[in-house]
Amino acid sequence: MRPRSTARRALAAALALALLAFPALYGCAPQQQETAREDAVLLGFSQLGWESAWRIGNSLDIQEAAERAGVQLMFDNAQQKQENQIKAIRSFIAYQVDVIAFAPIVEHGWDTVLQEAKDAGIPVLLTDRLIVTDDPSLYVGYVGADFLEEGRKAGRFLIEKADREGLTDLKIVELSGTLSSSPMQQRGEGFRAVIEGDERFEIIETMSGDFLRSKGKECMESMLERHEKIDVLYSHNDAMTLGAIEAIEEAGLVPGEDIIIITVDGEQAAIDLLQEGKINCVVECTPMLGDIIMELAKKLAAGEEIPRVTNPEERAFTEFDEDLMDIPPRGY
Ligand code: GZL
Ligand code: ZN
Repeated sequence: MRPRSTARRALAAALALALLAFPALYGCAPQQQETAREDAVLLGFSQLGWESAWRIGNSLDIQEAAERAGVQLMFDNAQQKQENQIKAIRSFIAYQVDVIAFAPIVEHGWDTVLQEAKDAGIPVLLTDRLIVTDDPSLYVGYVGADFLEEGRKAGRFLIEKADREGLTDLKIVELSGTLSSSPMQQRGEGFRAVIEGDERFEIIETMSGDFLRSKGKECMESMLERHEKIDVLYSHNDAMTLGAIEAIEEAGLVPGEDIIIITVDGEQAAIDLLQEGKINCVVECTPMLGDIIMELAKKLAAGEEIPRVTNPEERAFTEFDEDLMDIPPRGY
């Protein structure tokens, strides 16, 4: 544990409380920050924004997990701007937190600020998304999904659907996530790796909906206008899918039937639509990373080793599942 002056700790606690005052912005009840014990680990967390129910669930889970773990959390929401994440990381360095964790909104542009954290002797944990860097020592580990595998699951479902129903000549449109974010890159790559070479499938267009419901709807509207035949939508997150389904229904088409819909995240809203038959496959990407983040942060604060990669267990829910109607509440 790093020695911190009591004045600095008081300042850090005040900042933590101030930062926690912001949760009202994204709708979760302000957490009564436990008065942190003297020896509590001080974790600086930079959250990338609040673009989807997935992200809001992720933020809430992290805050509740910190409470459970007795970790003093300095939580900052960057509201979709990389420069705000960089500022937050710099403030964590100034307060000499024990550990820094963050969900990098995009893959590039982190080397300078992470070098500053390294020079300050503060370990950095990546959560939820990855970075691309020439210096792997700039972070000690990653906890989050295997996005390539999520893309493969989406591709495997489409093959199963085509096999079961004897479908051919399927025209696919893709709604991709935030450009140059790791989930966008790898969900696209994993999907393509599985369907590649199978001439039943053709991806006729990809548009980025930036993981946003509103942009998902706009992109789907324009793709429906441009293509007279769309058989499949592969969407990188449920928020965009919800928007796309609005566009599909406004175009007089039946989602889940006229257009096969494959989506990623596993938000309750998507599971509800899967059970209604408007979505055909929901690939799970769990936002509930809080407990493992706190466990790893405590290890790092104690100077212990942690795994380089920690992936949570994730599954896919499809229209072919026997247990389709008794999926437990998703919590996000
Ligand atoms: C995935 C996460 C993505 C979700 C989206 O781990 O980074 O960001 O799939 C969210 O809902 O916007
Ligand atoms: Zn890149």
